[in-house]
Amino acid sequence: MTHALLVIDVQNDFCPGGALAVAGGDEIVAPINAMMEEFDAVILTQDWHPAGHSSFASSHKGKSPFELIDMPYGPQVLWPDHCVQDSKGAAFHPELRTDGDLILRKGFRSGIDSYSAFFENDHQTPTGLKGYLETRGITRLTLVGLATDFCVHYSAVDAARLGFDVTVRMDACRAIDMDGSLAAAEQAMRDAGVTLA
Ligand code: VGL
Ligand code: ZN
Repeated sequence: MTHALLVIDVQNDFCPGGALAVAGGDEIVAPINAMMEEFDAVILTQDWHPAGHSSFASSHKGKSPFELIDMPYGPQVLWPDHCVQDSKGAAFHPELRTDGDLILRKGFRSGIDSYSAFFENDHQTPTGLKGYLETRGITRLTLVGLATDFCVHYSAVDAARLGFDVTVRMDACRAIDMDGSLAAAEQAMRDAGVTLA
């Protein structure tokens, strides 16, 4: 059984002082670094948007961050500009260990967001992570990172649906928590068969 740690989006823009700061986002860096020792493989994801990305409220006239819009692929929350490719905000937290095996970038197509590390927000376009994990014989995944209710949530649910044995270490995650999104995410993860630890 090969067990990987999947570290979701521990980037400056999701930490205090960042463009889409998650409360306490930086508190999970030291515990995640320590956990890396315990796994057969370590994979990090990086939210990686081109300037003017369609998930940015600034790309939609008259819209504000945290409003919901309809995109061709379904509803989409609009965000402040964040994790713009090559910006300081898109960089990993400076204290995060980045000597893992794979860094997977997502959200790099202008017209579609990608919360999940497996599929873009149309739930169809693959990122390639499934093939990578299968090719390496990885069957168990432990997820940590930011944000619990968005990228961790969607990644965990997709992983479970794809047949991986999935645990989310809630103590090493932090949430945005808008309009009950954390409670809804916890329920959706449990319903998908994800273990919340
Ligand atoms: C995320 C909102 C927008 C996340 C990424 O990493 O959870 N949330 N982009
Ligand atoms: Zn994003």
